Amino acid sequence: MTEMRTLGNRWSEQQFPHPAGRLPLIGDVRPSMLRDGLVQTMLERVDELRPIFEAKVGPRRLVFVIGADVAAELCDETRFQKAPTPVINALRELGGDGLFTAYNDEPNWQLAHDLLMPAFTKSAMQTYHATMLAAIDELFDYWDSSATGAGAPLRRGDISGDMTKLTMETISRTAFSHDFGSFKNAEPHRFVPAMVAALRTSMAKGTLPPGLPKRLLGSVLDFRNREHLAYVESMLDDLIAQRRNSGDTSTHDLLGIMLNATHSESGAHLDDLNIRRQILTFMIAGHETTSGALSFALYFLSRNPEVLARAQAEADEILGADRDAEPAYEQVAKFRYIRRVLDEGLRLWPTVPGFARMPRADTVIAGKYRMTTDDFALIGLGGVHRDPAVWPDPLRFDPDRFLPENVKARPAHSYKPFGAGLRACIGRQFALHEAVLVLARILHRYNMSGDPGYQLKIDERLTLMPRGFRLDLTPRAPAATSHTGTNHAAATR
Ligand code: MNH
Repeated sequence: MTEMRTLGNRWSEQQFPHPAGRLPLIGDVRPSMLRDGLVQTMLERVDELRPIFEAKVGPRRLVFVIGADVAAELCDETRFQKAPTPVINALRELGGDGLFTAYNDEPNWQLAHDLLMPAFTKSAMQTYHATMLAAIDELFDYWDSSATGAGAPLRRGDISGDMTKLTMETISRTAFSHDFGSFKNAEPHRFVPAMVAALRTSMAKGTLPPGLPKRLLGSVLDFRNREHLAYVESMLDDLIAQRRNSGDTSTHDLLGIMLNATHSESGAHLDDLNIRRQILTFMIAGHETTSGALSFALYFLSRNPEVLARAQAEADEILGADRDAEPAYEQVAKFRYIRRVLDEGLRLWPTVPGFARMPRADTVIAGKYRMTTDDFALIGLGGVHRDPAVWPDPLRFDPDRFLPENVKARPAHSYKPFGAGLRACIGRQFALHEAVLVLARILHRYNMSGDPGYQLKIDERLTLMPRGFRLDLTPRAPAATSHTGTNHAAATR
């Protein structure tokens, strides 16, 4: 059994503002939240409760911070740190003391962080660049093979599904050099649905109210899940054993680093159980988040013709006339506008909708609320990223909010899609490199239009993801312009 630590989270019985119409027993939850999503319903109901409010979910009270000022306070790593929430604890069944779910003081967190950090720097992305490009090529082959006739648009009914296949392939190939064949086979590899089912089960169990229902329902869920979990774990264990027995001691992927790198000072290394947990963590943390970010970016591009035109012009400028041109590693940083499109998409719909903080010592927040080391607050990113005090006309999609001068003019910590402090996202550069690459290549190769009648619907799982968003992609003719910037010319421009 993995160790579980829970916080009392009683907040010294203080009262906070809360949404109107609290009911006995169920508190501030509504059946409609299950249908329309907790995050989305909350965003609509609590706008006037900034900067801080509480929501009663049955017997449980959760304190949310949605004002940029108080969020900035909580992001101060000298006063606060990551907190274990019911969701984090639920995921420990899969992630254990892996990077995402480890408690701050567990030795394997520091060890894995030190060993893996070098593999996640911006320059380390050179190592994954070609692998990322190869996966994108497979996506394009898959799209092009679905064409109904020359010049006819490729109608993709579920763009998020396509993006998820892509990010899954990228992370599995870069993390442990495994090809799941997502674009080559009609059926997904058994690992994928098994992992998703195991993830859903842990989440469902972790959010059940404590007591008898939890024990009963929990064992039913466990029973239904046992084959999935066993398959996921044994497949990864086999993979680790195979690599260990192969005599391959190189550090060309994350698995190689974890098996063969030792800590430069202590000489310590990760054990095989922890390596399995790290891989599962990378698979889970590394694919839905990035595919959601890509899907929202494509949604906003299809809704904002001027933005689309500028993004496409940038792709053309850098990649030139050849629609098969692939950006060189150094060129990725040049897609400044495309990067701003991504940033702005993650502002309005941060695919990880929040994260939790607890104080390092008893303190006071928002000028008046006592907070002990047994309390945690959730930073609601949707609320922080729409705080009108920092973001004028917050609902408008405007990538130029991320022009360097505008970023500089904003207060620190008003934009936190990758979390804060020591436990912030280790995969940030990876996600951004991959997402910019994918968007640049799509924009360069296809014209796109979304269904004008589509109303954004968002699935809330561990992450946020547009549901059923259709995109029509029309292959673009080779550019016949005076501007035939080859890769090389563009790189030196
Ligand atoms: Mn990621 C932590 C968001 C892509 C691996 N990630 C976090 C946190 C946020 C986050 C927020 C902090 C959570 C917390 O404080 O409890 N991550 C994202 C987003 C994207 C993303 C929005 C894409 C967009 N993350 C990725 C990718 C990988 C990855 C890609 C792996 C390749 N993330 C992690 C890991 C952690 C993490 C591992 C935990 C780091 C730690 O605690 O040391």
